[in-house]
Amino acid sequence: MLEAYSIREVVLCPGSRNAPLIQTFSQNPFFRCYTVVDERSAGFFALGLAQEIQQPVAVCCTSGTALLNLGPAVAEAYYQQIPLLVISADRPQSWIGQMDGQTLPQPGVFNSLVKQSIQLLEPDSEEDEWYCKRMIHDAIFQLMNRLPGPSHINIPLSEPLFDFSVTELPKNKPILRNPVDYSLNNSALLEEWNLSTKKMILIGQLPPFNGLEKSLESIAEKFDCVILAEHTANIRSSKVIYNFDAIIYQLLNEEIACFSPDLLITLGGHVVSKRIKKFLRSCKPASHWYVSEEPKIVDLFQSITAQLEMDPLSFVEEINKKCSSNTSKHTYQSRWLSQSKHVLPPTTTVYSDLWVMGKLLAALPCNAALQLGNSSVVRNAQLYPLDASVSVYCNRGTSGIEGSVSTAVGFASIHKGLTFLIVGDLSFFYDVNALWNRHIKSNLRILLINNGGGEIFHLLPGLNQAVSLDQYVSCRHSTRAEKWAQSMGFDYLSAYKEEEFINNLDSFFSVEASNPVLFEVITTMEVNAEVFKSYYHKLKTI
Ligand SMILES: Cc1ncc(C[n+]2csc(CCOP(=O)(O)OP(=O)(O)O)c2C)c(N)n1
Repeated sequence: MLEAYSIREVVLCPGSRNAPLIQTFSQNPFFRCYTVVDERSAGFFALGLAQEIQQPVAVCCTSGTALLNLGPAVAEAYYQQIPLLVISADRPQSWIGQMDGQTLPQPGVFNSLVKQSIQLLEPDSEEDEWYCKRMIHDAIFQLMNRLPGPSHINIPLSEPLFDFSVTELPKNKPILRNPVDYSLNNSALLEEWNLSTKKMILIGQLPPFNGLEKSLESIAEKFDCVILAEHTANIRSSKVIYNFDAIIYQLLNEEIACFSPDLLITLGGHVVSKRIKKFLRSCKPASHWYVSEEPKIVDLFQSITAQLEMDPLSFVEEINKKCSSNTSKHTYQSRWLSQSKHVLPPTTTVYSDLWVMGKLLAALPCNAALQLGNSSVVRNAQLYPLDASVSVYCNRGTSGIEGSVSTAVGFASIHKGLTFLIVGDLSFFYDVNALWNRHIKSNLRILLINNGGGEIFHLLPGLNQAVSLDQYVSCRHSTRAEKWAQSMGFDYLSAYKEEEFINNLDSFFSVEASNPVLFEVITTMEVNAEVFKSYYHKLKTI
């Protein structure tokens, strides 16, 4: 059935209960199989594959805790809208909770974090077989229904498990679907658009190549509308404002009312900036339209007035089609744009996390795929401009630090060009098992910013004064990645100061490298915090 739905990528985790499934997948030339032993890593590896191909990817594991280890990736897939299909093998229902080995209640184990969860039967009749197929159709269907997301198929398998005598599987056909027609036909909403004088579109995380740029540019030209997006939205245009977090930081109290929108429209997934959330919650727009294929009320700014059941692309196309441009002077837009020009990226010359980020992003080759770790990395990256050809990925669905490396490894394994991962040290060492993976290719480049702990906690006012900070919150350490990286076949580079960083860049960017490269950049937490503070201090004084 996976073949019928063209789900080709299957990540296999070892086990005996799922050995019949492993045997089937691996012996069918249609499937491209990957092996990852650690299920937590396997889940994120599969997520990385799905990010690249923008199609469903399956991950298959054995029974018991193996399945629970897929939990973090399932949660991330749910909130990042990634079609991850979990296939778990199980003992027959009658043996669950009977002190038989490697069992726990698997059906429905991911609760509300999957779009569909099904429990198969061991089919004894044609009707049972019809039932199983119908359930699988539904699980696969939900992967891409409206918003993409994960599904779970739990398969009870009785012994004997290892009779591999069936040589050919029955053929199946997919159930066809008619694409949804998302049009904007509520005249009250169109009128609201026309009457609003301060329109703002805020775009959260979206996959690259989402096709929105042209329509957004046309909206910015035709209407007095401000468009805000972070790098993770993968929309690059001179009409879009990226440094809105810093702009808001800089605003004087008396300016806030002129910058706040009266009509706010949100598209896409999660937004990183806490400041924009605070800003929009404190000066609530009169109207907030939340655009999403899933008709669900998501009221991030406590001001929702409309849920538009449509995808982001249809929305921007429909606005262009249905609303005619007014003759207004674009006052609101030019206010934001001129402020944006005044807020420059950090220009520090001090060797620090920020300096490294600025240098690396400026030097990234065209069309690079960029995976960002959570914590300071994704925030610092946002402070710098990025070439329009760079695609950006980050696990912002639930902002966990446990799968950034595995996701990048999975992504790079199927991506044609160079894949860069910029990651902090706690995130890296947490997921270091990701390096123990036979699918790593020479196109992977990891920039590990090792500042000796969780830097982000040193930047949070209040927490940065706590006595528990160093030992228990930021978990200071002096671990280095060198030996780990080398033992996994990586070329290893390191830098403790500016010249070393600059001198290593050519090797880091070289497409000729025959091994993957890990570049460990060692910075000092106190210096980083100072540079960070002085950037924000300067913003207030411009
Ligand atoms: C799975 C998980 N556990 C804990 C956290 C809380 N957390 C957020 S940021 C962070 C520290 C990350 O440190 P590092 O990767 O070194 O990045 P830095 O802050 O130094 O840039 C932690 C532990 C989390 N986001 N995810």
